[in-house]
Amino acid sequence: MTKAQNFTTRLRERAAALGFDLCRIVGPDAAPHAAQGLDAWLAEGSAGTMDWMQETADRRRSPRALWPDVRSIVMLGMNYGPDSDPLASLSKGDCGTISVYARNRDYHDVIKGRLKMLAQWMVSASSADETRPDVKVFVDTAPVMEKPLAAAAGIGWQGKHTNLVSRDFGSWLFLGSIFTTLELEPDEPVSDSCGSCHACLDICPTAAFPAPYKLDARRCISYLTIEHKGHIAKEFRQPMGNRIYGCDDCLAVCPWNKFAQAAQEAKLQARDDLRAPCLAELLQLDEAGFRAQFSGSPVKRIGHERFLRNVLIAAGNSGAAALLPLIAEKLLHASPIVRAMAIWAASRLADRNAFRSLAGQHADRERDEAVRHEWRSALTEVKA
Ligand code: B12
Ligand code: SF4
Ligand code: SF4
Repeated sequence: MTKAQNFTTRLRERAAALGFDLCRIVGPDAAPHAAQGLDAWLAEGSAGTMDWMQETADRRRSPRALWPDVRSIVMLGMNYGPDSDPLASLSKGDCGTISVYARNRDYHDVIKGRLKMLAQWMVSASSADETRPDVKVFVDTAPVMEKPLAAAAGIGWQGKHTNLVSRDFGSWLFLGSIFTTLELEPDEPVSDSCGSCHACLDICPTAAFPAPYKLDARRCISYLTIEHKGHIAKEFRQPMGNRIYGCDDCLAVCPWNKFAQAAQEAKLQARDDLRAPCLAELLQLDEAGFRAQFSGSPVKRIGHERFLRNVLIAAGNSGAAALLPLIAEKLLHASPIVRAMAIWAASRLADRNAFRSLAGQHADRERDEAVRHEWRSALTEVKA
């Protein structure tokens, strides 16, 4: 075994000891097609209001543009597979569904710490050499195209749902990377094994795939519930069902999940109270209660206002008229986004007279034009 091979073997052992399920190496120029794909995606407007995707595009297109000194990239995958059917809560109308990745601790925090430890090991393990290598660690938020790089490294392939699918872990892998000045032997990619399957494309509740391997984020429930800050357009509200944070439908139906395993990392295993949280309880959380309930969880990142917006849509889809008094309270909320979704939810659950009575109390006092529009639209539908 050469010195370089020995280093790579020890690197993989160290990565496994730190809880990474996959560790493979790729050169910085191994995914040249990604830049073109990104440009086309941005030009079509598929990023919606994620302006940061456009703002960082120059660096995102190529690892060398992000860091000219990079010579090799260590791509890491961490399994976060669910221990039961991740879509089970979708049929429980009075509960919310939080996507699998957000049912416990924020993966950014979990993975970043481990990446730093592995990167430190790389520096110390090669410090006997004359030049000390530089390292930089990234997970999700940096302008790195993690999926094409992971595919080029052979962690899996980009499935038709655009995420990375692994033969060993199905759709349930988080990705992270270590950029380094070390020259390491790259691994080989694996072939695309989607074949004629199109299960992920068919199940999408909002038809967010204009074509296989292409996602229009503007139609994706993950984008709508997490990234999108404003009002959620009416056409998406019913299809959202009770999904209050993210969406897993396209991931969950993938047949390659038959090889998936439940997450080993305790911090990524579902908290019992987040498997199917009760909508009535979520509607009663005030700002402080929201922060306490979702402390350390990615859900906290969207803030109380966006969270309530999502929960109100789920409440409107619940068929549970018992939620009406809690929804009616939100008609007085300080945020127009919350008030608008309270109107929509109430219009779906109240009978005609009860809804007119609510409108009589609140509609004329409303000063926000978008919320006034919501009243007009709901009253027209209630009359019809
Ligand atoms: C922006 C973003 C989103 C956006 C947009 C998603 C998207 N598909 O791009 C939104 C908010 C919708 C989102 C949702 C989710 N995300 Co996200 N997201 C990202 C982020 C920050 C950037 C992704 C990106 O670069 N998109 C830009 C597009 C252009 O890139 P692309 O998908 O690779 O597109 C390629 C294809 O379109 C291809 N292409 C174009 N035309 C054609 C035609 C053919 C024939 C072919 C073959 C290819 C092709 O070219 C493009 C370039 O390669 C990454 C983290 C990172 N830094 O990479 C996480 C990341 C992709 N997300 C992740 C996760 C877990 C999710 C969710 C599952 C969360 C959830 N449960 O709600 C969903 C999944 C939704 C889905 N089906 O993609 C993980 C995915 C892990 C994995 N196994 O792949 C990542 C890698 C974060 C991480 N570090 O783990 N996400
Ligand atoms: S995450 Fe949900 S909404 Fe987004 S593409 Fe997949 S199935 Fe569609
Ligand atoms: S569901 Fe089918 S088409 Fe979609 S990623 Fe999995 S194998 Fe590919």
